[in-house]
Amino acid sequence: MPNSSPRYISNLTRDTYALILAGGRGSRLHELTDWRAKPALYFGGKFRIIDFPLSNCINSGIRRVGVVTQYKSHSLIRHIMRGWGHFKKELGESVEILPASQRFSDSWYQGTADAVFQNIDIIRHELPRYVMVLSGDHVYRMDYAGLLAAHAESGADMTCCCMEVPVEEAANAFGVMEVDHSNRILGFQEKPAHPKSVPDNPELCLASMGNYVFNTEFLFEQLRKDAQNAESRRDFGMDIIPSIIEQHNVYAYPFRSAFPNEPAYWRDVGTLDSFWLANMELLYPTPALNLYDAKWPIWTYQEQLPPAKFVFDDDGRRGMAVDSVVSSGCIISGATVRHCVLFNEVRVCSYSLVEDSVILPDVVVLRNCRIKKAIIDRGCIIPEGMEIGFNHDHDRAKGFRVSKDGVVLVTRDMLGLPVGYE
Ligand code: ADQ
Ligand code: ADP
Repeated sequence: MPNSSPRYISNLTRDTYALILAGGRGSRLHELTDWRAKPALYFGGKFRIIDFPLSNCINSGIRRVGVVTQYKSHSLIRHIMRGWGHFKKELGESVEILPASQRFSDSWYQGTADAVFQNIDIIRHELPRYVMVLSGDHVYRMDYAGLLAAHAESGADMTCCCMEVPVEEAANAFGVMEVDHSNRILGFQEKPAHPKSVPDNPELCLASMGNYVFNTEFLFEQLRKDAQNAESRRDFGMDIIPSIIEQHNVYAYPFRSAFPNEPAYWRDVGTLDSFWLANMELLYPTPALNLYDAKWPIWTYQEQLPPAKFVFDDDGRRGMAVDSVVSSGCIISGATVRHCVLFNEVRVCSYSLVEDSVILPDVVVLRNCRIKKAIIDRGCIIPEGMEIGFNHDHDRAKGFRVSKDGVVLVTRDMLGLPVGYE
C-alpha cells in the first residue's frame, strides 16, 4: 500500500532538487528556433514552454530548481530572470540558471548526461536525497509528487516517466521500454526504428518522457562511470539507462493526470505542425490542457500591459475575434480574427482577415491582409495587402516555409526585417 500521507510526500518533494534540461535546439521547428532554444518558444497566448516544467515543480512542492541552458539561451535566460527570479533562498527556494560554463572540462555540454555531470558540485551543494532530471521541451501538467512517492515506495535507484504512445509516433522519436508486471524496466532502446509494443496492444508502446528521478549518490556514481567511458555519447537515453537496467532497480512510472476527469495530456510540440496543432487545440471549449485551473496555475513572466480591445475603424468597420485566445495589449481594429491564438500586443488593422493561425507577440498585420493556417513569429510586420496560406507556391516564392501539413511559417528574417524591435 503506497504511503500517500501529505507529510510523507512533502518530505520527498522538499528533499528533491530538480534539474530542467533546456539546452536543446529543437531543429524540427526550423526558423522558429533559429534564435531561441525550444524551451523558450512561446505557447498558448501567454507562456513559454519552459513555464510548464517550472510551474509543475513549484505546484508539486519542489522549490529548488536548476535550469540547464546551452543553445541560443539569450531569450530563455531573459525570460527566467524576469519571470522566475523572485524565489527566496532564505525560504529554501531557488530557480537557478546553469549555463554551460566549462567548469569541469573544456567542452560545452555534450549529451544530456554530461549537462548534469558538469553540474554535480552545484547539486551536491544542495544536499538533496533525490535528483529529478526533467526535459524542458514539453507542454503538460504533472504532479511530480506522485512520481517521487512511487520512486521511494518501489525502492528504485532510478525511475523513468513513461506514457503509452502509438508505435509509429514513437519510432525514431522516443526512448522505448519494456517492463514487467511491477513496472520494473527490463529493456530500453533509444529511438528504435521498430519499437516493441506493449503485450496487450500491438499498436501502442511505452515511451520515455525524458523525465527521471535518481537517488542522488546513485546518479553521481553512474555519471562518473559514464565520464570514464570513451565510447559514451554522454546521454541518458543512449548510454546511462541501457547500462543500468540489468544490475540496478530501474522502474517505469506511467504518467497519469493528477486532475479529476482530465485525460493525461503531454505534447512534444517538436515540429511546426505539432506546435500549431497544440495551440489550436486550446481553442476547444474544454481543451485537454486546462490553463484556467486556479489550483494548478502556469506561472510566467507577465508584462504590464493594457487590456485587449476590439474597435471600429475610421470607416465604421467592426473589429472582432471569435473562437480565439486574445492576449493583453492586442488591438483588433476593423479586422476579423477567427479561430486564432494571439499573443501579447498583436495589432490587426482594417480589412484584414486572420484565421486558424498562431500569432506570436508584437506582430503587426497591416491593412487588407488575408492570413490562413500560419505561424507568424514575434515582431513580424505583415505588409499591406499580403496573402499568406492561400497558395503555397506563392508562399514559398515569398521565402516562407510551408510545413508537411500545410502550416505556413513567417519570421522576421523571411520578411527582411532588421533584428532589433524592443
Ligand atoms: P530527445 O528529446 O531527443 O529524447 P534530447 O535532444 O537529448 O533528447 O533532449 C532532452 C532534453 O535535454 C531537452 O529538454 C533538451 O532541450 C535538453 N538538452 C539536449 N541537449 C542538451 C545539452 N547539451 N545541454 C542541456 N540541455 C540539453 C529524450 C530521451 C528519450 C525520450 C524523449 C522524450 O532521450 O528517451 O523519449 O526525450 O521527448
Ligand atoms: P524571443 O522572442 O524568444 O525573446 P528574440 O527575438 O528576442 O527572442 O531573440 C533572441 C535573441 O536572438 C536576441 O539576442 C536577438 O537579438 C537575437 N536575434 C533574433 N533575431 C535575430 C536575427 N535575425 N539576427 C541576429 N540575432 C537575432
